[in-house]
Amino acid sequence: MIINDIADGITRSVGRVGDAFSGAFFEPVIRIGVTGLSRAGKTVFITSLVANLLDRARMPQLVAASEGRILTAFLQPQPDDTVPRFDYETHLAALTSNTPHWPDSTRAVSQLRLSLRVKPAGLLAGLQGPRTIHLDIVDYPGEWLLDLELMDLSYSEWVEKTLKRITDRAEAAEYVALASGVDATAPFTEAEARGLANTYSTYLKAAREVGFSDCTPGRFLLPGEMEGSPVLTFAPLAKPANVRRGSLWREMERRYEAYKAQVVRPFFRDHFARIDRQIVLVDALGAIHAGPPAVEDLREAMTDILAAFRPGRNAFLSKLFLGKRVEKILFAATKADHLHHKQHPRLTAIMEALVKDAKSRADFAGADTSAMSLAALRATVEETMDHDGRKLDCVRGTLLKDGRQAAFYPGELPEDPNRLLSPAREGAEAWLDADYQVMSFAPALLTLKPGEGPPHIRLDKAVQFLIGDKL
Ligand SMILES: Nc1nc2c(ncn2[C@@H]2O[C@H](COP(=O)(O)OP(=O)(O)O)[C@@H](O)[C@H]2O)c(=O)[nH]1
Ligand SMILES: [Mg+2]
Repeated sequence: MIINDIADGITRSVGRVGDAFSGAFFEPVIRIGVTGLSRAGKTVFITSLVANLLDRARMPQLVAASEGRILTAFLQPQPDDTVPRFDYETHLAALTSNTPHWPDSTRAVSQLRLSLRVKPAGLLAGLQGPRTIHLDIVDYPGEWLLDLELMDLSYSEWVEKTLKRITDRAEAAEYVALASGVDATAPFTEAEARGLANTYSTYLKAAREVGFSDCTPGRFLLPGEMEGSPVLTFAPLAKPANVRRGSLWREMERRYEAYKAQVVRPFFRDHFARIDRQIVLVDALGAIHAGPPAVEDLREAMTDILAAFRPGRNAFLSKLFLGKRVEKILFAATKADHLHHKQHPRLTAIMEALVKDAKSRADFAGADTSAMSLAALRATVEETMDHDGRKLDCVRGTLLKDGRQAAFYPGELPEDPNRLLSPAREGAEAWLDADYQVMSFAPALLTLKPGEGPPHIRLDKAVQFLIGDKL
């Protein structure tokens, strides 16, 4: 354990020397982390981001672009040999085809390098020629950040926390029944472990489906190539009074520790600790549509996720970061095109309130943070309709389910976010004074003029916040 920690530290500091070198004398590399829970909109965001950086006509709020200082932008081969490349071309083809559709969901880390030739601004403009700045965009599941808490929890502590959380959830009934009928002191068998792990994974997936976000181990939801391996074949079992060697409980404990050492730790070391700028995408509207329990759960999950950005709080992370920090963090409510723009400030306020808890406890170790609402790919147009003598601000788009065009009034978000967050926190089952419509739009058919990327809402503002100071 200790040897491992030291080794981590060394890798990290050597890495930083290299980065600092390239930063000061060479071509700077900015690693931008894009995360969020599954379906938050990461794939669509990165695809539209890259397309709009390659063709910048729709990026007026990115200052370097509007000043004409970005001379060219081009995709480069992936610098990290072992990380899959973000499949930009396939995703863009899905969004921009004659029958536009949303890209397939991804289930692991992927990365892409986009390089910009930029003319310096201000005083340096006359002295220096254009520089090349590399943007390494890293897509990783927010679920994996939830595993950070495992690093500080023993197996029996994690079990206690988890069982307490899930006992009352309908989705967990089958697992809870199965686990309580198991003799954890009996000799370990792979079949029994697998049965428990499968049932527990089924619970996690069902919990995610109905909107719960506090689902650990995170890799069970998105196992990728590790599916079925022993590190992913364990489940929470209450600790019996006597645990013997070779018992089911002991082996579960061993696998849990292996999961931490071989799955969680490498992710944080190789990917997370190297990020300079971070955007956290949140499908706040989706949770609001799903109801108060989903909103409360999202708030809790955000608090857990954001713990990862406060390395001081976690001994394991502090060692990994060695004083380095994420410099900027943007919290973005996605799919804002489901709402008329008049409601965007309210969505942003809800986004701010969702992360406030986590923020007030610590200051993200000095990182510059901001919240906004955006749509990476705008699938709707706005329309104001008369309804019983009232003007309703609607959005119109192509319905995902049958391809029809329809205008939607999504319901009015409250001005005060606490009108949503308080009932959620108090355990309300449904919204009392409002009804929020669930909507699913297909991407709109696009006709792009030369130089134009796909339409979006505030993508340019997001990029300006994230990297504007470096261009
Ligand atoms: N209307 C709209 N829908 C979006 C937008 N971004 C994502 N979505 C929807 O959210 C789904 C999940 O997005 P995706 O990028 O695959 O999420 P990921 O799992 O975080 O990578 C998509 O299939 C779309 O249905 C957006 O900007 N506007
Ligand atoms: Mg994705």
